[in-house]
Amino acid sequence: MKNLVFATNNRHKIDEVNSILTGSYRIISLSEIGCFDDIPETSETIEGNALQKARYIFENYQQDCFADDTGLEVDALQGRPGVYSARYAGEGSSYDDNVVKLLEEMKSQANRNARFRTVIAWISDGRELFFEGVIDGAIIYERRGASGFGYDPVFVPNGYDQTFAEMPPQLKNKISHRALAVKKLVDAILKKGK
Ligand code: ITT
Repeated sequence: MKNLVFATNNRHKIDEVNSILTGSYRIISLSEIGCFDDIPETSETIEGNALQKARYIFENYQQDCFADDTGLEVDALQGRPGVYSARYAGEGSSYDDNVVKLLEEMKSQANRNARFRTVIAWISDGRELFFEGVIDGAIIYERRGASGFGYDPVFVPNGYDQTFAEMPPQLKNKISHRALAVKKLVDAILKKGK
């Protein structure tokens, strides 16, 4: 089985990508390559942060790798929290803090349209490539469901009645922003004969 280093400190992302890949690749976590660093994410774009994380590992640990940066873009909030999704309620905020802030800001908004956007940056033999996955949906008024992470309890993808946190993880991992981006990554890896 081929190894792929995933430049993330988020355990939920690793679990999801493992489930999306269904055993065709082995995901290597940062701790397995001896990296316990807090990787900087200072870009103002999702693409920029994905690349910053992947480059950090490539440059400091000499490893081909990929990184995922994801944002929730809410139309009524002019695309916020977007690239700031992890620290929407402030530096060090929890998933719960961020959801509380989002629901508060959305309290009186009629337009509930939003989307998750994932950008994967892949560095392979020094080449940098990007893969995007987007899923449109709506922000509901109160959280529902206990699986998933982040904003999953308040996001219902278009065409479904359940939030990402209510649906079985296998369904989220079939249709999600991350699944769409990972599928493009896998196609590129296969094309390259890796
Ligand atoms: P790494 O940078 O170490 O990969 P992170 O948690 O900081 O992990 P991001 O900056 O990409 O990752 O994530 C931004 C936030 O967006 C994250 O903290 C979650 O709150 C949210 N998020 C990301 N993916 C999500 C998903 O699939 N479902 C719900 N919320 C998600």
